[in-house]
Amino acid sequence: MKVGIVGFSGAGKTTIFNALTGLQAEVGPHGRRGKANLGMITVPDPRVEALAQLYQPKRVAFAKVEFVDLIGPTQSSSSAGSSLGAEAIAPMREADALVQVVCGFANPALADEAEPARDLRAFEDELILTDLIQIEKRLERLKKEAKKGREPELLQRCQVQLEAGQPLRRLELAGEDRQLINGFRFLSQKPFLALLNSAEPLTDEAVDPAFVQAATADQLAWLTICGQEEMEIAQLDAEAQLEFLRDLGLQEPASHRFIRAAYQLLDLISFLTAGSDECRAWPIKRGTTALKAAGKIHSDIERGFIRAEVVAFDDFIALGSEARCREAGKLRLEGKNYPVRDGDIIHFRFNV
Ligand SMILES: Nc1nc2c(ncn2[C@@H]2O[C@H](COP(=O)(O)OP(=O)(O)OP(=O)(O)O)[C@@H](O)[C@H]2O)c(=O)[nH]1
Ligand SMILES: [Mg+2]
Repeated sequence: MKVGIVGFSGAGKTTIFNALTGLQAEVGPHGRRGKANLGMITVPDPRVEALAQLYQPKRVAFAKVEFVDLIGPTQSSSSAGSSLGAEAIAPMREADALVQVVCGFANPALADEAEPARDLRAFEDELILTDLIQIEKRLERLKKEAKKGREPELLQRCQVQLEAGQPLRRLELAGEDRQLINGFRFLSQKPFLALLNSAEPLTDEAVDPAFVQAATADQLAWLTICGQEEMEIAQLDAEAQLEFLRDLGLQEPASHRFIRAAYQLLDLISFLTAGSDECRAWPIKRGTTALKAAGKIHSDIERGFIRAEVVAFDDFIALGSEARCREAGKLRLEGKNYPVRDGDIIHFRFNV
């Protein structure tokens, strides 16, 4: 599962990437010399920390998500109405979700003043235009081959949606149709989050109302963080980070909130395993069955699956031990088809 960090050049993508990873990728125009930056990012999870407090395990492991800081087009090329280049499109297609970093600070390297609502809409238009071109090409080909049936019908529906300036994300599709469309990996169909990179830390109420309105009109989830400050925090050592946050009266850096939002955007949830060896969060797609979740740990556990012993995290913390959960009837035995829930602490019984 991969999140693409996208947006116009100079919006602060690499700065945000550094804030998330604690790495020091080169910022500034063409800092990355045409290369995308890649990083595995730990998903902060206080539940894992709480379990580790109780079990004092040898190892603690968090879920991880891959982020890729992509190459963005310049705003001027977009206002000229040209579409995204192939080198920008290909890596975006590979991403499972997109986060657009929107410039909300005065960047002296950019010709125009920051106007977040405009940039949000302009980038969406780029995605829509790219999909439209792809669909037109495909429809032409189908016509030449005189193909009839589901595919051309569906693509025409998509075309109407895009021509109306609407992303494919918001097109209602039935199960089979959705699968067919998923195969095209259209950009405007990907889960999308708008991240306003502000000059200073802002409360949600202080965010530019035009930006909020634009995001709301497009039914987009949005967040705001100050990329510069978050990057500086991420580059402090652990102790200095804590001190800095304590001085500001904060529990955690704002980037943590953002990582969790990106995790949800991918429709991921975590189940937990706990013991004296290891306390760990495991990322799975929402709706994953107990059997498939077992397979995430080891194929043997999936193959020899007998049952899952499940306690909800909140019950476990309230009662304090597995034994007490058992007594209180909070430890459930679930079979192969049980859809695992976020925060389930699971012990798999298996036999190989
Ligand atoms: N004041 C301020 N400057 C920032 C902030 N975020 C980024 N910058 C600066 O803006 C410039 C561009 O930031 P980058 O992170 O390189 O932008 P980018 O989106 O990766 O740009 P490209 O790689 O060219 O697409 C750099 O000089 C950063 O130091 C911020 O929150 N506040
Ligand atoms: Mg960059």
